[in-house]
Parts: sequence; structure tokens; C-alpha cells
Amino acid sequence: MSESDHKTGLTRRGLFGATAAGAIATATAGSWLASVKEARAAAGKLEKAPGELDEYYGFWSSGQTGELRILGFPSMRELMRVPVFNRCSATGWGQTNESLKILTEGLTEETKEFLAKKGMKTYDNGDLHHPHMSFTDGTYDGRYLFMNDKANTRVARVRCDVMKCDKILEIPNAHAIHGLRPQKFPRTGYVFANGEDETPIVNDGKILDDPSQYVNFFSAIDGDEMKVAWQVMVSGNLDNTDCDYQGKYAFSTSYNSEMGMNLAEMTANEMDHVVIFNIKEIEKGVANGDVQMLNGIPVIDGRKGQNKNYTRYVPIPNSPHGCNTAPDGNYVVINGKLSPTCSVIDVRKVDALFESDADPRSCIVAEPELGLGPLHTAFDGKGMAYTTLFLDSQMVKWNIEKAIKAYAGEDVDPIVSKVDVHYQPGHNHTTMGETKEADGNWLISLNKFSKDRFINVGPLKPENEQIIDISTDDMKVVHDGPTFAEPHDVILVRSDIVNPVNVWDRNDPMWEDARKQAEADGVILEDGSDEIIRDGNKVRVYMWSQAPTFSLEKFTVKQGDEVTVYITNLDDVDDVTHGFTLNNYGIAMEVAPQATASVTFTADRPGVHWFYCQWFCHALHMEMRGRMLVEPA
Ligand code: CUK
Ligand code: CUA
Repeated sequence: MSESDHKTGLTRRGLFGATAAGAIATATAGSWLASVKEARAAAGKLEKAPGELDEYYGFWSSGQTGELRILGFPSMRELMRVPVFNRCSATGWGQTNESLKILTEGLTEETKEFLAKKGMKTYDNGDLHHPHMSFTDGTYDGRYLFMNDKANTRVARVRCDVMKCDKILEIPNAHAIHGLRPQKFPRTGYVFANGEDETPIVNDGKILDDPSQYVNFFSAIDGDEMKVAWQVMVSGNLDNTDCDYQGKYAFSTSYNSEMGMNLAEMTANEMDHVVIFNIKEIEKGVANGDVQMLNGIPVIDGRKGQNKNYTRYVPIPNSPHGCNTAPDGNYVVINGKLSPTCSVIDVRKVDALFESDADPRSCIVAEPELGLGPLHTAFDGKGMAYTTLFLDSQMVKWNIEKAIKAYAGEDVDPIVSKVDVHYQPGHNHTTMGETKEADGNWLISLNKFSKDRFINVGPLKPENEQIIDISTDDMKVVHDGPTFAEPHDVILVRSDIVNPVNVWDRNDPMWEDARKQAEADGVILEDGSDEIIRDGNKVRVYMWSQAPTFSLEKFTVKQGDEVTVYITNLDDVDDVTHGFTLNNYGIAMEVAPQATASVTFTADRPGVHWFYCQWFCHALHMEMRGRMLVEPA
């Protein structure tokens, strides 16, 4: 931090009453006090009294933690963590048979073999950047959330009725899925996903230093089937993506149009580009067989110079990053990153790029200079855009129409105001801001650094998320919220759109395999009967749980048996979740009301092993335990 930055930091901290020193150091104590009052009054709007509910769901990514997080917004109370690409100790995600099926069935055969050699069934890490809800007719429909895994090239889906992941798909050909957006119109439909890292088309270890053989892939995933519908091979890499409100085009930024293999090469050109994908033309090309099949996926050649109407490349200064469609349906804002500008594409001018040999830049209708390091832009639905400035540690509010007038030569300043954020913001988001129902109530800034904003927890610091009141022209930071690694993105969804159930449906597809196995074994899960089925050295133990007991106080198996424990939670009261933890066997799982969860392990440790319920369910929760006897071989 420079000297003056540091001063600003102190003043800002003083604003929120963090230090008396901050206040004394501020010369204009009178105006400072007024600001404190104002900030406190604004902050009051986001506080929730005990028992009061939030107006919005916030669905947060968690970066390299690999999970999805749900917060109440604007109170910022963390409500739930939904394990997706990570291993979760509390729920057994990554260990239960139900979760392992979801984590493994969408992997390629090659990946399955690779993991098997390491004694693994699936990856246990992920890097989740971009959670987005499914759309119908330009707004959220409350069905699904889709999200990417940059670390291991996957796309996952979370069901909003139960808030559990139900599908994970590895994307063939592509490497490092980064930008991801669901189709807005007519519905999702497609989930568009960018491969960030280029590799040789045939990646068999024979090519390293011949970039001409490297490519990147844009993928359209069928969000209902969770299958890759088609891919487009592109020139340059792909970073972030968004699509229009008309169902015609998708847009992807590329910071490495150079196809450079190191930093100097990747940042060599003054201009990079945005790729525009013509969805109808690509669908026609796929239908007409103008594809090559790569690992079972129809792939369209959309590289520069193929002279077809699949793609257009629009030059953009300089290593563009974020890609955000405005709620009015007319504009897509491309964030310049190394360029201090944002480039505004008018989607109504994109048809001409495909119909004629129009200059690709003719769809650009504004390019305001906003400040240093523009990364992402949010919208209030009232014509204003809010862009994060990573290097300036600021949020800038600007007027889209004025930016267009300025680009056309009029003497107007599109910038409305700027506010300091702490520090180095990446994504930002407004309430309902990526839908046609953007309401302009709140803005959140996801800042990569917190530095001195919180008491010190050692060399690894939390990130800092700040809520900004945008009800007036100037912006007021009204909340600091620390968070662990490393939310990149968030969406803020009106709470009436999301309606999860309280208790599982017994016949939910999540428990289908367990039900089928029980049926084959002649066990009725509903009636609370417990059974132990021996099938060679495979033992299936069926029991039920009802607070505060397991139906089996003990069961016996032999050393070396492959044991599967199925537990049906007969409680149908909301919030009475049980668990099954098997001591010194590394086994634990959640069994929510009316669920039938199962876990398989080899009983290779002889002796008495207690199992217990690890979700506090009853006054006699501690007593909710039983024994597994493993007889020595
Ligand atoms: S990227 Cu993280 S700040 Cu992965 Cu959405 Cu821009
Ligand atoms: Cu059942 Cu704790």
C-alpha cells in the first residue's frame, strides 16, 4: 500500500468506527461523524433482527474449497455449505455410495483409469468459480444451479429442491473449465462453458513447443441431460462467458489471443478478442455433420479464418476478463483488465457481423475509460453499470447511455461516482443483476485481499466481501464480511424464487439404488425392519434411525467382509437429521429425514467398533449409538 492508500484505508476504517485513532487522524471530524451516522443508518437496512428472514438467497462459489455456499442476503448469515467437488466430513460427500455415484459416473474412462491407479475413485479437490441458476425467459427459475470446476475440467449441477449436487460431468477435449453461464432465453437449455487452457488437439505427450497445434474448446452442455451437446474449437484461449437475452449469441473473452505459452507471450498483443458464437448456425452445422468427432463429441471448427458463420472475433484491448450482459438485453460489457476500459457490445449490431463482412469492431458502441484493472461489471436495471477496478481497489458506477454518447463524440462523462473497496475486487454482483428482473437494491464486491480489515489470523488471510448501498448516486460501503478461500463469484436471487423441501421424498432418485438393492434383498425400507443379508463376503446391513435410536444396537461381520450399511431415517420432522459415524474406520455420513443413505467399506479391523449418530438430534443423542463386531478371520 502506498502512503496515501494507507491514509484512505485508515479513514475508511474510521468511518465504520473500527478505531478511535482513525477518527482522530481524520481532519474533518464533523463530516466524518455525519458519514458514520449515514453509514450506520444504511447498514441498519441489512441487519436482520432475531427470527427475521432475508430477502435474497446468495449462492456463493468457494474457489479452491470446491463447495457451493448459501448465505442469506443482505444479512450475510451463512446458511449452508453444499459439497460439490470437495470431500465433506459432515455429510459424507465423496464417501457415501450415493455421492460417489454422482462424483464418478460423469468422468471419462481415461480419467477413471488414471484415478484407479492412484487408488482413487474420484478427484477430491475442485476449483469452483462460477455458480449460476437456470433461466426461463430471461430470469431465474429456481430449478438448478450450475457451476464449473477449473481444477479438474468439470461442470456440476445442484438441485434447488433439495440443495444437493445431482450431476457432475467431466468435459472431454477441453482443459480447465472456467467461464460458465446458462442460456437465458428461451430457457436453460444450454450451459455454456469455456476451456481456459489450450492443449494440442491430440494430447498424447508428443507435442510441447508447437503452439500452432494447440486449441481451446467452447462447450455447450445440455442442462437437462447433463451431456455435452457440442463443442466449438477456437483460436486463442477462453476466459469468461455470457450470452444474450435473445437466444442467438454467446460471448467469450480471450486474454491469450496470442496463443502464448508464457506470461510475456500471453500479454504481447495490445488487442485480444471476444469470440461471438452464433448458436443457430452452430446447431445447423452440427445437424449437417460439419463436425469432427473428438472423444464422442461433435466439434465445430470455429477457428479464425474458417470463413463460416459459426464465430466472429471482435478485437478488444487488452487481455479482457469479465463478460456481463446488461438486463436491458441490448448490451454486453467486456471488462478490459490490462486496459482501463470496458468495451460495450450492442447485441443488435451483431447480426450484421454474420450477414456481411462488416468490421467486427462495428458492434462496439462504447469504450469508456473507467480506471485501472476492470474485471467484472454488475447492473442495477436502471441503466447504470458497476465495474470492479482491481488495481485501483475501487468500484466505479457509470452510465451506459452516456458512455455510448461519449464514444459517438459527445462531451459527456459517463462516470457517476467511485468508492474505495478493501482491497482488490474481482467479481461484483447486484441483486437479480444478471436477469431481466435486476432490481438495483444492493451491490456486493468480492475483494481478494482483506489485509488489515480484521483481527489477524496469520499469514493466510480471509478475503473480504463488502456490501454497497446503491440506492443513491454515491455508493456507500455498509458491510465487511470475511470469507475463507476463495469465492470468485456470487448470485443474489430473490427468495420467493427458491423453494426447497423440508423432508426428502422416499422415492427420490438420490436413493434409487438403495431402494432397488433392498427390493432385491426382500427388505422393506418403510416399515422399519432391519435385516442383515450375507452374499458371499458381501454383507448388507439395513437399519433405520429414529431419534434417539438406531434399529440395530449391534451387528456382526467377519474380518475382510465388504460391508454396506444402509440407513433409512424414519423421522419425518424437519431438521431431525441423523448421522452414522463408525469409530476408527474413517466412515461418516448424514442421513436427513426420510433419506436412505449408504456407505461401503471393508471390515478389516477386528474388534468391537462403536457407531454413533453425529448430527445432534435429541436429548438422548449421545446415547444414539451401537456396536459393530468384526470377528477375526
Ligand atoms: S474469474 Cu475470479 S475474479 Cu474465475 Cu470469475 Cu474474475
Ligand atoms: Cu440421531 Cu443424533
